[in-house]
Amino acid sequence: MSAPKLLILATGGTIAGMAGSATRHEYLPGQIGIAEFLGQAETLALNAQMTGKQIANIGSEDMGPVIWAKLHRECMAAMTDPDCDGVIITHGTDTAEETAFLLDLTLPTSKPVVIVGAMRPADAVGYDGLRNFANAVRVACDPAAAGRGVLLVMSDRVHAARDVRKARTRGTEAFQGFPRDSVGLVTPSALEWFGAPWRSDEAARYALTETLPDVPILFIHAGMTPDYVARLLAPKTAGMVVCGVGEGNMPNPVRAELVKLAASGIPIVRASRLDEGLVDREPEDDANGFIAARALTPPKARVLLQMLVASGVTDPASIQSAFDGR
Ligand code: DAS
Repeated sequence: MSAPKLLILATGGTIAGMAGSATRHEYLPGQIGIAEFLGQAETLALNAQMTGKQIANIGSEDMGPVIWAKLHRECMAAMTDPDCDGVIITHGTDTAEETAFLLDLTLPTSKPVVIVGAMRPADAVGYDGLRNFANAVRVACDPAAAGRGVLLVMSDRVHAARDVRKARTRGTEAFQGFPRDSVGLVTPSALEWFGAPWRSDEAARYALTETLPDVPILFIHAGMTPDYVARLLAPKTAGMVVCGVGEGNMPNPVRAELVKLAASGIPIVRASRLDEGLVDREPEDDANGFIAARALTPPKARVLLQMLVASGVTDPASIQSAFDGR
């Protein structure tokens, strides 16, 4: 049997970064091109036929709608290409979870799509990029990786896009999942799934548009005054995510401003600034017209709200059921 065919889409990040010294802390992301990266990966003799495409070469703090649209187009084409069995996206770790979740919401689940990064640049001692990439290849080559949505592979773990977040600024064990920690374990020689695919043959949930609705995140802190709400508002603001204290809480005067916004038709989603921030509905949400983010982090709640508003879904009950789903 011939080796699986993979499309590798490169966007930059630390996995393609260089420090100019094996021990220096400072480095530049997005220095190595896809041809050079795949040349290094070739030395691993992985059982896959790989074609690379350079989509961008940036630090992922600069990731956004234009590059998301390019990635989405490439992945959609790969879904129907008989010469492609799966897609790997190399990505900076800072916003990998947002790209993963956005693609998770906007792609069918018929072929594996795997995002991978590194915490150490390519010329650092202990570079983790090639190991993470070898693991990503193993995942993307496994037909059982389909039907799980977009996956993120880091430090020998496979995470589902909806659950995963970067939780540490340093060290190779930088990612964690909530409420599911991970959905599988992987090494270059073995892959173990924790259960069967849960989204087999699912169509894309939302269409992706290049311009996304304006949805700011309001970060709540002690001593916050209600004028912060107006400071975030722009004429085109189409929704707001509250990065609340505790279980999506906010000072009463701030809440009063947000109730007015909700009444004017701007959806307000309550999320939490905590690491494991499950936010369930509270009785007042009905009267306030608010939506509870459930286990989604504020950046991911923002992505989902953007997809909903862009598809014309703006009533709180329908938005709530999208947040309640998996
Ligand atoms: N340089 C940062 C980024 O591109 C960090 C990284 O990739 O790990 O997200």
